[in-house]
Amino acid sequence: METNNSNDAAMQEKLSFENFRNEVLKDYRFACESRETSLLGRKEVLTGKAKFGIFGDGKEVAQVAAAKFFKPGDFRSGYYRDQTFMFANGLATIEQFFAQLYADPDIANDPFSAGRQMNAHFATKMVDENGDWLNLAGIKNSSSDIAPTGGQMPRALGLAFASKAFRKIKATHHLTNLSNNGNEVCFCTIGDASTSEGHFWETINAAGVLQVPLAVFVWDDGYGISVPKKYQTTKASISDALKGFQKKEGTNGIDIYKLKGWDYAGMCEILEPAIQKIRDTHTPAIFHVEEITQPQGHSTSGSHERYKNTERLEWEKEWDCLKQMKEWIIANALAEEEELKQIEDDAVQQAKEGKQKAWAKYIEPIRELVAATVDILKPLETLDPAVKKFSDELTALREPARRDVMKTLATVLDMAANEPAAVPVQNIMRS
Ligand SMILES: Cc1ncc(C[n+]2csc(CCOP(=O)(O)OP(=O)(O)O)c2C)c(N)n1
Ligand SMILES: [Mg+2]
Repeated sequence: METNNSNDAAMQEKLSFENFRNEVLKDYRFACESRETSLLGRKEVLTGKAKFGIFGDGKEVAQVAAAKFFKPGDFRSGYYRDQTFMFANGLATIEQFFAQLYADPDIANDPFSAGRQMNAHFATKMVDENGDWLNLAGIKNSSSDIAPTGGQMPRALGLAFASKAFRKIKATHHLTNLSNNGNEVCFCTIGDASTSEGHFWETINAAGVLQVPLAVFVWDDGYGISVPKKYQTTKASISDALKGFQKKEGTNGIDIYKLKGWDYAGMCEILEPAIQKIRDTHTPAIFHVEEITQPQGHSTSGSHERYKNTERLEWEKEWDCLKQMKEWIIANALAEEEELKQIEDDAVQQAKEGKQKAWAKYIEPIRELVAATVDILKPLETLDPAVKKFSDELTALREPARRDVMKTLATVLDMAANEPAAVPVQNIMRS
């Protein structure tokens, strides 16, 4: 009997170690895939296939850690650095990420905005085709990102306040598709520089007074574009500056935590009980995630080598969260170099495939439009030799954009507006 018990215990221990190991490796995989997506995304912009790109590189490990505690019913109200959080929660795929980068106008390809929003501006659906609520309490949710860098804050407060209302107001208790007794936490993300905005301070103050389930994550990479935080945050530390908001026994206020963005285990350890406390007690909290890097700089519009000194650039390489997580995994004998290398190679492949699929879906309808345009222009070629030239130029484009097609059509229409053969040109432009 005793032997059986100890066997069971050993088996249990082995199983829980295996589960833990798998969980860690799954997170490492998400982090690597996300990094590769950022690296490829920048290339797509710099080679002209997309207009602008902004990515979540450097924030991956903090986000896989935060994602572990995001549950069905919870809401995200965040900003453009959160791709890893979205991937790790199954709310976005690499392919969808690239579809938005290319500004694919098909909602089936870019479900966040059908190509209307800047890249990395995420959203999930809240209503069905008939405008009826989805079962929001049973799914993970993200409100729609907006470009003003502090705009997510007041909305995050509102979403957290909704949980409080659902818990406190009896008349809402039957709305179980929207809330499970107000157990839903709003995960809000913001950059260090954007904490200087009024919306941030108003939200933190109101959350401290209202006592709502709000978890604010500050991804502190030390910069707002090229401006270092010493020029925009008092004491160059948002958590130090917020000290007077700290909740104490018998007061309202918020809980304040400092985390290191490369310390996977340390973050998970703090976040698990901290998020549970927010859920249970509706005490808001801020997680100041420091020592975060941005390996590719702010966006595709600049080069961080121009404003970071060599020392900072070297520091960022050493404290890169993927490097640190990998070293931690090896030091704790969770996996060996070889297995991790395989995960990294797979991640390169996954990102590449996601990109290729998104590009194929984006470009195919445009190629069809080019072919249709060339057909329509044929009868007009006799009118003016320039028409054939325009057609040939359009056909020669390796990666045509919808704009190229429209420009050709508009030019020909200007030349041949009164020709009967120009009617199809007008029609295709209207379609
Ligand atoms: C209200 C507003 N002001 C200015 C901008 C332009 N802008 C875009 S990103 C950015 C820097 C944000 O830095 P930070 O909050 O630290 O986030 P990070 O990009 O470093 O993650 C600025 C000023 C904006 N989008 N919205
Ligand atoms: Mg920043």
